[in-house]
Amino acid sequence: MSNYHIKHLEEYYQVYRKSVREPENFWAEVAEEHFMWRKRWDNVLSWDFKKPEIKWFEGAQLNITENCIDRHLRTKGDHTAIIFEPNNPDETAEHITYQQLHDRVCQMANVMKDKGVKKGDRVCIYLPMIPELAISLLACARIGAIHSVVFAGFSSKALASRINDSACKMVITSDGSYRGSKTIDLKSIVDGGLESCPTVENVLVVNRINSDITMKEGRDLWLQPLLDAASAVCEPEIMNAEDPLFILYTSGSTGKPKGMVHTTGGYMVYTAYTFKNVFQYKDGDVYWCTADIGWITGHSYIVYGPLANGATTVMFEGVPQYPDFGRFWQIVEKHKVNQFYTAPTAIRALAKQNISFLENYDLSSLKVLGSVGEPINEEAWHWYNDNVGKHKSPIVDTWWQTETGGIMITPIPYVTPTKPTYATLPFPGIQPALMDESGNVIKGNQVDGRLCIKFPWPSIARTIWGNHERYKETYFSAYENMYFTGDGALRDEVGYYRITGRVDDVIIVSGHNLGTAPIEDAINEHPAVAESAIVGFPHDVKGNALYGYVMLKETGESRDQNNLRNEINQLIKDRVGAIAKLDKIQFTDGLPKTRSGKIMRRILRKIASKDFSNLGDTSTLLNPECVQVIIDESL
Ligand code: 7RM
Repeated sequence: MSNYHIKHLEEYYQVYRKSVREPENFWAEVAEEHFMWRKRWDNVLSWDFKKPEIKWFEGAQLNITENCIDRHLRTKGDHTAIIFEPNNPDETAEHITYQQLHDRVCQMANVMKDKGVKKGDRVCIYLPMIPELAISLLACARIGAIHSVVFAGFSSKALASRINDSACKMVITSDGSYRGSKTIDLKSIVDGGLESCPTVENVLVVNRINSDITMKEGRDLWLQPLLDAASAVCEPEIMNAEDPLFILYTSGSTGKPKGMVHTTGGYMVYTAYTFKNVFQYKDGDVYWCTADIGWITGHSYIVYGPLANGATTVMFEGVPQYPDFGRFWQIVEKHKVNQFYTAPTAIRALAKQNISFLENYDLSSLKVLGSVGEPINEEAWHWYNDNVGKHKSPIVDTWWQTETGGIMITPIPYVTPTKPTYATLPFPGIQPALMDESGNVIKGNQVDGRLCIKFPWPSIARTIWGNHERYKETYFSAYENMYFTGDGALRDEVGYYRITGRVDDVIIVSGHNLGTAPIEDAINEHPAVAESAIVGFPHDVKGNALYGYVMLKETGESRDQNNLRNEINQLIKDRVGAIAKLDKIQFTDGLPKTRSGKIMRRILRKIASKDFSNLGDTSTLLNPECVQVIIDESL
């Protein structure tokens, strides 16, 4: 039996049982048969969720780029690794073969080395979805530098805090980016951020939009001339399986973003193995994930997972609505996409458009449809199934997190019968548990609780950069000997899981995780603001939108409230990024507080979604009288 490629349901159960009964043998077999190791491991797994400390394939040596590139060269050197589809449909798509990818990664790696980047150094990548983005990740991995990709929609401040948190030595960016009909001046955002980043020695700049930018003497360098002069041979740095591969920041419910640290061997094995099965990828297929590489989905399922399988992966620079809402379908037809992976927020936005945008294109190449990032509602699920999949391409609703590195709960297409809104069954190696509020495991089916994972899997994040204590506190303290996901879930009568959403103060807006704290901090910077509280409320496209309750220092009508609203959103845009702007702002004279001074968001959430029934017990509030006032103000 091959554990690597699961083809029917019985086989799934067999493989799953083995992965639970003999996890070490199971993962050793997967790792042994499908990857290239410079040295075999001494120990498959050692773990302790109390410390917490998790190590996979300890003692093994490898380079992930040898697995993603070099080992395919003999048989697939002239096969396409990356199809780059530009923002503008009239610009020609670029097909980058494995050989070309090899050469470009090596050249980039040599440029970085030449500028003094060494194994273990951190490199911040702040780029749009252009080939140089994927190449930069791989070039870091080639020389053992730790990449920290920051989504190129984040503000100067957000960029600077991430650069400083991990003391990056280099930044790779571009003059600007194309986004639909707009251009964005990325370089000036970087310049703003770098005013407070003393560790950055060099900035490599890709020329994407030919704009006139300022280059800081001695720090900034145009990339292309350096690449042209660089050798296309760069020996891979030999890494230990547990050496960090990258840091990726994710919002927490409180405090600054957490730099999740992923290591090399386990991450490679898990992303490759899940990619193969969850998308049933076959040689020659064209796979497209619409995420940005600035998020974990792009790291694992645009770059590492697909390339480790020698796949053809599409990178799309643009947005779904440009030049019109048919763009995704036009790309599917043009590149004959076989596997398509996107987010519920995109599906909902597309479902609102005239169906002719979709019917104009031939979607018959599609075999598997994926969904990720937030719960997919029933209506969106059916629209996707009816119109895109036409009832013949199964939908894989894949639940996972930045912290998990790879897909955790998911159907396997053509194997697991799907059920709308259900992520269905745990992937081999994943042992979920539902917990009640007093910390007990809930047994049996048809139950709901808080989702935890009982046993380590190879791609679990190993720590938070510079703050192991916070890692322990956030993920391993809520329940003893368990990884706590922060999500609620229910398990149906056959054991299928449905993820119901966050149980903490993280709000998912258009698939982006936003912590309430940094947004509230930004609002509170406004001189007129005394205090604020952010909650999510249902939005038919974004899933959730943000609702802000803002208390002003001086009450009364004297200030122009529209002006204030704009100023507050401008502050949020500058401090956090445009994705965190508030859809609604309610000025209020009081916020409901518990006796210990915590804002009762539960009540504010209900008011924001106009659900005034059953506000729960408000008698324990410090100021119960403010609740009715807030309701009245909201109407
Ligand atoms: C991959 C990714 C993680 C959070 C997670 C959930 C939510 C993700 C699903 C989902 C329901 C899904 N990483 N989430 N996938 N909820 N069904 N299929 O999104 O770190 O950015 O977000 O996203 O709440 O905890 S992430």
